[in-house]
Amino acid sequence: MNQFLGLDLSTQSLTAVVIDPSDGEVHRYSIDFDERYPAYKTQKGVLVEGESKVVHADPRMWVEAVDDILNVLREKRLSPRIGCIGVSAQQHGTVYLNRKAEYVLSRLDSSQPLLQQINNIFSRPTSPVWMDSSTHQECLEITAALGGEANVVRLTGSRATERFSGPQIRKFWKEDPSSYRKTEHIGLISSFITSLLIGRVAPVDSGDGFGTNLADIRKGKWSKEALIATSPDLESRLPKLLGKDESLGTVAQYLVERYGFTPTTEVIVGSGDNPNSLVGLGLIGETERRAISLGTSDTYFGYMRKLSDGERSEGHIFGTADGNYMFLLCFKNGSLAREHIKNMYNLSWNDFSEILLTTSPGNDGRIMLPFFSSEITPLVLNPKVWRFGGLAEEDVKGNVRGIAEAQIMSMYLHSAWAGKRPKTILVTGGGSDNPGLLKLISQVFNAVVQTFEVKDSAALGAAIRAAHWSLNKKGIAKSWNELWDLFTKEKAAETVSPYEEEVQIYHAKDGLLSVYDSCEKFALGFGENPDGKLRRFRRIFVRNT
Ligand code: XUL
Repeated sequence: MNQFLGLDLSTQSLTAVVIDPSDGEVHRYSIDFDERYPAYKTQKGVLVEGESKVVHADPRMWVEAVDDILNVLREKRLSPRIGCIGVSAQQHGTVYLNRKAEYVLSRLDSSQPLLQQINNIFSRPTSPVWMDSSTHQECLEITAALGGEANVVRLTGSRATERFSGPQIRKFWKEDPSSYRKTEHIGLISSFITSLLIGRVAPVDSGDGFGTNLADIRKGKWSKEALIATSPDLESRLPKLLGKDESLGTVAQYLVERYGFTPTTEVIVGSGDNPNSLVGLGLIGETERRAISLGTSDTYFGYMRKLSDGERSEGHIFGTADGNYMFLLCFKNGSLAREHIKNMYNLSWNDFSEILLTTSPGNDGRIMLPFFSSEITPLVLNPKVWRFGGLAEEDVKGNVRGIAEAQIMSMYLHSAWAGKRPKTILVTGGGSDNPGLLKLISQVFNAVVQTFEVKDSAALGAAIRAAHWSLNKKGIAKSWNELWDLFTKEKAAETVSPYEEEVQIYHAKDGLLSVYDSCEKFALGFGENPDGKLRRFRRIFVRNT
């Protein structure tokens, strides 16, 4: 009972991280959705309808994965040792349950697989996930109903955002009002997974709950106006919203009988993967260091003590484990776009990194805008890949550098509203293995970059939240810092520092950041042709021109 479990249901996999604060031991298990559940026909964990902007996943696949991973914990004899569980999940996605759900969840039979029993509790067969960008019309309607974009940002922490739960729920209600009526409960993915563990419909925390356009982030409550602007009788369908970490009670009897958990094992409120990563990276209460996660999406985020009232149309505010706030920017053309380029030129990740380490910062004034699919930041609904400064499609090195520079420069430019620039950036997610990307981040952000031994910062964060809550409740007070000392070990070998000369290529007055900004504005239709700026950059920064 002195170990703690974090479960993270991400876009492509379900990961379990078990930590033991008495000796610092960590166990990790993961299930890849495409590989393990081919019957669901997912690609990279999701179902994409042709060229459309609709991206869903089948919640039944997630249920199978939960059953399978809990069985692994039983086989490894870890489940009886777990004192408390924390859940993490990809954010914004919604799961739609009918009136049978509460009854079925409360009477799960441990002799039957989970899925078989809950197959009939869904009122919508698939769940829209964070990659869905099909609700632009609903976003416009919600914005109008709430009195304009500035009001929506002030109230909910984000402009009405295509992938967020509110616009997605509105679209469901408009397209299928009869199924909406039959929906008794709409969970976020994190609250749905938590519901499976406690055997009843679970609340959601402000980390995930604020990523919906439905909450008043100052009051920490569902906002009546936002609910009215979204769909009829919504409040009774939503999970209870909790401001910070809290126990939801003990695991369902089903978990005890089927997977060998102890009846006193507690479950805390679930959260989104990004608010959990904030904990996993040791950033609660810390405003000097910021984080980049290079996962399926790329995200840039950090802790905030106070909300700023500055106007902005990009980025989001979510709640944190300790009841404060974090900012976040999300970039959809992240690792999948890098992988696209890697595969297009038959490269390995090693080759990709090597190219970044051996080519010149600034890419000789060649720029790519890698909108392979619709983009979240900046908002691009119709995908198109742009190449500027004579970047030819067959130029392997130019395209590798082009995509990576674009991703990191975009992150830098679009996060200008998020407070003081950091001196240190912590990098997590699959891409944090890539030395070329780490070096580029340090150059573009002019910051020291660090990575970690445990890559699964979201699952780790969920486990640390469970440990923090449970140990403090038992009076064995462990501070966040004590837990981070044990589990958030920086990999000294992968600390990268920026070189002034290289930083200047991006940051100087006519440097690449300003050129990239012009290219992006031009591509989005509100800026002049960037050719003059590109030529000037080459004259100043590129030898032999
Ligand atoms: C954050 C976002 C993604 C998902 C998937 O706003 O949409 O990062 O949480 O990881």
